[in-house]
Amino acid sequence: MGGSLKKLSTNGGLGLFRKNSRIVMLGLDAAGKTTILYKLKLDETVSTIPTIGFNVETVKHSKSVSFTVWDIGGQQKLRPLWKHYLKGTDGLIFVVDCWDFTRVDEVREELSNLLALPEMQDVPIMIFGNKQDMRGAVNPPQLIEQLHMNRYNNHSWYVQGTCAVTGEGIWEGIEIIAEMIKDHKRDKRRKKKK
Ligand code: G3D
Ligand code: MG
Repeated sequence: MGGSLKKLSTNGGLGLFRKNSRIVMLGLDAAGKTTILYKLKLDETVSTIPTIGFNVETVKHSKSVSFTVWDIGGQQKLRPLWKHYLKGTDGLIFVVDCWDFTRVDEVREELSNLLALPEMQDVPIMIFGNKQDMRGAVNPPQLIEQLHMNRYNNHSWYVQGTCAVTGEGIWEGIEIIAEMIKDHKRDKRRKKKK
């Protein structure tokens, strides 16, 4: 698998998504979300919507895919607003700082709360284990264990190591989540027919 994935180094990779796919990218502040967005070279900034304490970035790539991004963590009062942005989510990219692992408990809890929301039921999940370039960063198998990923068996999920600064791992992860979303939609269609 690795060989062919590495060739995907342009934003042509985003063409892998079906038309109008909606990706939500979340993570604690400083995990690397904005850096990843830049690496994806999305062509259109649709909007940055500043609400009080809650900045949502929405960027689009042609007609195929849009990314909606905000920082999670704390701010219980703002959570009721999330559902508006989570509605119709096709896939979640959850970005984790694997270097600053002092916040792992918070990361685990945020992920768990997020996936308990009705809007996130069975949505495919790509975890980006970011900052793999840093010495001492937690690796993907360790991250799977730390986040208790095996709890989420009603979702398809994948943990990809990334370095947002160089872009390493990002396109591989994008290709995998695009595939997971396709499979998920197909399964849903089949279930409906039955
Ligand atoms: P956020 O949007 O999730 O809040 P940012 O995070 O993308 O703003 O990144 C926060 C800081 O982490 C930035 O540093 C950014 O350069 C750095 N960063 C992001 N990804 C990586 C990575 O993979 N490796 C390393 N070493 N650093 C990374 P600054 O100094 O600009 O705040
Ligand atoms: Mg940011």
